[in-house]
Amino acid sequence: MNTETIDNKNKFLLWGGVAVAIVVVFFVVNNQNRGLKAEFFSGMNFNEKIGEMVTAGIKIPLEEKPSFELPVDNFSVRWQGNLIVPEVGQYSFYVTSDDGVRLHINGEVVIENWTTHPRTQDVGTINLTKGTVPMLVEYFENSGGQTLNISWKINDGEVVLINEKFFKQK
Ligand SMILES: [Ca+2]
Repeated sequence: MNTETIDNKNKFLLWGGVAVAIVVVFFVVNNQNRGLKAEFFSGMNFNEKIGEMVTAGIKIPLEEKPSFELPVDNFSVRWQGNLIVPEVGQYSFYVTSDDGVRLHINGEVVIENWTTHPRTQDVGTINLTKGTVPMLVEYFENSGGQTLNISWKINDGEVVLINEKFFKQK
C-alpha cells in the first residue's frame, strides 16, 4: 500500500465518521423533541400535582411507567405540546374517553366532554394550515374503567390513531 492509498483510506474513514456523527446528532436532537409533556394530578380537577413526564403519545392506560405513584382512580392529566399538521385542510378528531376529556388545538376547543361517563367517542372538527400548532389535552378519571385515545381524519382520509411522530414537545 503506498502513501496515497493510505491517505485516501484515512479520508474515507474520516468523512465516513463525520457522516455517521451528523446522522446520530440529528437523530438524537430530533427524538429529544418527540412526545408531549404530561402532568399528573390527584383529584378530578388538577387538585394536587403528583408528577410529570414526557409521553410518546396520548393514551390511557399509560404506555409508559411513571416514576411516581399514579392513583388507580380519582386523578387528572394535562398534556401540552405541539401537533405537526402535515397538510392544509379539515381535521376531524375522534376522541374515545372514560371519563372526562377536553381537546384544544391551536387555542380552540375542539372537544369538551368534561363529565363522568362510560367509554364514549366524541368528534370535533377544525381547519388547519400546514405547520405546527399548540395542543392541549385534559383528562380525568373518576372510578372504574379508564380510557383515552385520539384518532384523526385528514380531509377525506381514513380515521386512524394519530401516529406519535406528529407530537412534539416544542
Ligand atoms: Ca372511569
